[in-house]
Amino acid sequence: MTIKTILTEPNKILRQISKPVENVGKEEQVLMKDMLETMYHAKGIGLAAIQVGVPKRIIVLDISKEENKKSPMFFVNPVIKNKNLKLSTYEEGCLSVPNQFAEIDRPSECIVEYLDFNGEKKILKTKGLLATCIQHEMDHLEGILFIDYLSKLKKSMIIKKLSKQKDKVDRIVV
Ligand code: GNR
Ligand code: NI
Repeated sequence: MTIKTILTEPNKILRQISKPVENVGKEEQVLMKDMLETMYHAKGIGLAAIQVGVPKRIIVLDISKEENKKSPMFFVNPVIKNKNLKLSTYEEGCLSVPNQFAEIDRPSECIVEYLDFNGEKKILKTKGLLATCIQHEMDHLEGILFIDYLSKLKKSMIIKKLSKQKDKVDRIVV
């Protein structure tokens, strides 16, 4: 398994729309395992393939709290079938928007149809953090980041901060 580099904003690749997977084969399974390892390493609870530069509609999640009770979930070609009209608010973060957090409203429950790790069709009813996280990850598949829901001012302040941070890192590396 391989820990991959997580792309961070600003990066145009993160704005790509990911393509449906035609067949869940060996290549996709290796990618899912690498994504999971990358996510655990970065201490995240979810990761979309585009965050490691692969524009495929693949998501991995693990919202379990305890380190010794890992429960990874894999979603290929996920589709939201039903969204609750009721919204809930969570303080969201994103591995592609490091160290920035904001409260975001999203439907509190949703039903997701997807293919699992073995390519089998599944339907899952989600609520709470799982529902929020799935929707956050599905936004990545459309090139959307949580900062896109903030005011123009807040969003531009965050992007400016991240750009400066990147420049600094580049200067040290070069
Ligand atoms: O690690 C993550 N935590 C998180 C917290 C609240 C709402 C969404 C998330 S997802 C995020 C990992 C990530 O960036 N996934 O794309
Ligand atoms: Ni994210």
